[in-house]
Amino acid sequence: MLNKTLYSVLAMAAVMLIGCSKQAPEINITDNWVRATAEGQEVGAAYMTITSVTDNSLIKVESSVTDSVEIHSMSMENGVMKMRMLDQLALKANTPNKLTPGGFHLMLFDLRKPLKAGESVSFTLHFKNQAGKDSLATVSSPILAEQP
Ligand SMILES: [Cu+2]
Repeated sequence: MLNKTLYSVLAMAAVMLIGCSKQAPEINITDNWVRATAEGQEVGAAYMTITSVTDNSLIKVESSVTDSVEIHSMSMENGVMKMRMLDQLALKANTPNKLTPGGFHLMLFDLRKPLKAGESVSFTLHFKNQAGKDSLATVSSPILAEQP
């Protein structure tokens, strides 16, 4: 009985180690947060600062709250704020690439339920560098009512 418990603990530890090894050590994510949404609101936005050791590109994002995440840019054009979907977001090496309100952001569509302040959203970010090397980073972002 004890052996069986020990075995499952070890198996779990092994799974966690494998999980961790997928995390790209060359990518660091900070200042990550998601804006809380109102009841009935099906679209949300997520922000973070991504720093990569090498030139890299963010090519895909998955989240725990929706299957539909897009990378958006936002800019002022003739006095009007415009959002545009990007196929990928180029990341310059050793530079904090900021996704902030009014700039680049992750758009979360078809939310299954409102994003409540105090809860969190987990993300898996997929990267591809210029050598074609894929890497992943996972992050858990707090849901906040206001920009921190
Ligand atoms: Cu957007």
